[in-house]
Formats: sequence, structure tokens, C-alpha cells
Amino acid sequence: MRFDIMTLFPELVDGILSASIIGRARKAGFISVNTYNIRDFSEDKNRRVDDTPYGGGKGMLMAAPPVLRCFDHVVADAEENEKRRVIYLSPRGKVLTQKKAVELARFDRLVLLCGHYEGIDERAIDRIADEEISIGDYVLTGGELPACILVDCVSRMVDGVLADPECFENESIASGMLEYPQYTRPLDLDGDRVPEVLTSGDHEKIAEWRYRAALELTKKKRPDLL
Ligand code: 4FM
Repeated sequence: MRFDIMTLFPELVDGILSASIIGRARKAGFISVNTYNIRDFSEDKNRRVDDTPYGGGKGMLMAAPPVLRCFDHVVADAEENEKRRVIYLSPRGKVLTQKKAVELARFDRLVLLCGHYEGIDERAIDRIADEEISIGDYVLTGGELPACILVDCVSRMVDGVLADPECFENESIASGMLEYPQYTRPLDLDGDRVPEVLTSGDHEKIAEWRYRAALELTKKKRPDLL
């Protein structure tokens, strides 16, 4: 799986996506992440990419030409019949779900467009984006963190990225419930003991306890999932 991220802040995205499991998955070649600085595609002498909106209003917009030139560069080496999706991260989009992440993991290549300022000239979005995705109903300063979240969430569904694929087979959300509570040593934390059943060695009882605990937790904390 290949991710191409078009942004004004490639260093932000590179930093986040170089650490931990995603960093390791990149080194191991299970995924690749390339960032492109939209500013490199400005033809302005001062490398400007923003301009004032027609019709007035406050703030600045990202102009279409640098975005479109950046996109042409990104897809210049496209494979003959690659399965590609171009996504604009924006609060206007459909909210990202685990189901959506599973669908996106089936593409060969995801091209992500991160906006800044007050938005992007609508014509650039119309020309290149296949869809818009939001990471949640709140407004951020730019699309970089949403792009990183999408890469993280989709990458862990790609074969090889997680050590144990079972990790996402019966995990929370995917199964419609939250995960059951878990405990590790010490057995007794200042009098606060791990539930007895978990140290019983009775695997049937443990599975039953976990199912009930997950159900109770979901009812209490996220009844909307049931
Ligand atoms: C997006 C700022 C585009 C400027 C943003 C532009 C967001 C979200 C978000 C901020 N993206 N889910 N929520 N982006 O707030 O995806 Cl031009």
C-alpha cells in the first residue's frame, strides 16, 4: 500500500509517520509514504500558494494551480491499472469509520490532499478528489493530522503491518463492542485485586467473563455502539 500526501507541512507528517508501528511498517516495506510540498509547485517568485477569495470574506484560500501541478507530479509515475483513490481531508467529508478504513485498505494507492488557511479553491477539489473524508465533527487548523490518522488507521489493516492479524479480528468497534478490561502484574495493587476468574486457568469461564464485561462496558460508556 502506497500513500502520497500533498501538504504545506511535509515535515509534520513525516515526523508522525516515522515513529512506532507505522515507522517500522515503512522500513519493512509493508507500506510506503511519500510527502509532497505543495509550495514547491508555486510559480510565484515568493513561493506563495494562498490568495484572497473572490466575492470577499476573511482569510486566505489555497490557489488551485500549485495544488494541480503537485497532483500531476504525484501521479506522473502511476502504474497502468493501479487502484487509486484521491481523498481530500476536510470537515465537509463523511466521518471516517473502521468500516471505511477496511475498504480503503484494498486500494494500491491513496493520495491525500491536506488543506490549510480557509480552504482550497473548489475547482482544484472538483478536479482531483474522488471523495472527502473527515476524522470527526470539529475543526482543525489543517488536514495534516487527519491525513496521519487516516494513514495510521488504514495501515494497520494492511497485511504484515501488525504482528498478529487477530489483533483486529475481534477488537473493539469492528465487533460492535468495546474491548473487555485487561490487567497485568501486580496481582494486588494496594488491595485492588485482579478479577479472580482471570487467574483461574478456566478458559471457558474467562471468555464468558470477558464477553459480559465488554457488554457492560459498552452499555455504560458507548451505548450508541449497540
Ligand atoms: C481543512 C482546515 C481544510 C483548512 C481544515 C482546510 C478536518 C477534520 C479538519 C481543517 N479534516 N477532518 N475534522 N480540517 O478540521 O478532516 Cl483548507
